[in-house]
Amino acid sequence: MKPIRLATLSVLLLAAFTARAESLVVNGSLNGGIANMDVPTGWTVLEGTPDTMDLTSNVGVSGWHSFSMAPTASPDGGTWVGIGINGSYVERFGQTLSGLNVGQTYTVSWQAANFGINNHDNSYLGSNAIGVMLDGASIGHGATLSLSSSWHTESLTFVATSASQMLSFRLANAEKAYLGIDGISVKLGGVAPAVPEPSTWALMAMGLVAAGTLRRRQG
Ligand SMILES: [Ca+2]
Repeated sequence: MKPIRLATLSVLLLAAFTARAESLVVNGSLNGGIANMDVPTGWTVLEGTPDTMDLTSNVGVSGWHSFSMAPTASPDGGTWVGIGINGSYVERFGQTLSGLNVGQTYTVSWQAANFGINNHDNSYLGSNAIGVMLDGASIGHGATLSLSSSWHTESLTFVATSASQMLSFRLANAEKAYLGIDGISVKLGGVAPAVPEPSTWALMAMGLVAAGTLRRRQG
């Protein structure tokens, strides 16, 4: 095997990893300015008034320390979106996914936290879960989170039924609560493995063997 072919193999392996890691979501980090009643670029408010916030800006009001639990930075970092619910009052936001392959399985993942709102007679202190919708219909939800300073990484899978579908998030039940969501991604395939799949390992092993063979021939 000539060096150029080894280089080509390396590029192909890298491309395989890159393709697997590519998210279909625009601005899944929810990076944006602090905003009371607005969501970051790439996202649309669909119901109610979600907010863009950070550690020092509850409900998107700069300097408002009204969290019920001390907030912590999300694994994604930076700003996140807060969504509340109070009975029939629902806050929901989302974006249209495009380029989906009908019949293919995708994994949507996100980070969630329940710091709540401690605002006297209008506090949001309940337990709730991040609910996920596709074209306005529920496709599942994350774990029910009670008030805590911790972020949780969650995911679920869906099968695309159209090349273009609206992904959105709201709280899953009616209990008065206010949760944060961040680090949203949608990737092709089932639940993303923490380590490369066996087929990928096999390809890498073949590459290493080839490299070793080349080294021996050159030496
Ligand atoms: Ca973020």
